Amino acid sequence: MTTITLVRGDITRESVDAIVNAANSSLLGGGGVDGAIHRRGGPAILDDCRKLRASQYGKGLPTGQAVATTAGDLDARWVIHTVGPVWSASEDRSQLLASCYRESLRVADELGARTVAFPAVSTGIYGWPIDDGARIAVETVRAADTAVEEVRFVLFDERAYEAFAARVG
Ligand code: AR6
Repeated sequence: MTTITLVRGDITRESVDAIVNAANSSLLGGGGVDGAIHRRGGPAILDDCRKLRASQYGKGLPTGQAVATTAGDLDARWVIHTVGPVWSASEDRSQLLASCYRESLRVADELGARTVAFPAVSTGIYGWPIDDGARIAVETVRAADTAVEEVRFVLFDERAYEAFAARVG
């Protein structure tokens, strides 16, 4: 059984085995949580990302997939980078968002990570409505077949925290 916990705060301050990053397919950094992780984690994360691009992801990491790097100076062993879908009102991309959580947990299992911190993927710059983003996150983690013992959702603001709290109960 995976325990779900909720924390309000900055994910770069968490102490866990793996921190999930809401990245973009370039893997070369950006704003939001991605920017914060690279800033606090230092250049070792970007070095690993560049190597992954050179070796496997020359065309970028596809939406819905996940890949791990060092966590650099963060208080974690790994950062798992996943690429969420951009919200679309005309197309249902919820399977891609669910895939981000599932694939991140699959990578965590491969690494042997037991505690994993997630941000609310796609709900910032990518525009996904927070209530629906929280629903997909919690349902997908609950349904996942994983050895991860704790999934910690780290929510940056009160609105996001409330949306997850309403789902977790
Ligand atoms: N800790 C926890 N959550 C955070 C933090 C933080 N330090 N900073 C922001 N959030 P976003 P996306 C929340 O925009 O929507 C980047 O440029 C934020 O409030 O970080 O998946 C990437 O490179 C929101 O609830 O990611 C991509 O280009 C959630 O994290 C693009 O943004 C996700 O917001 C990805 O957009």
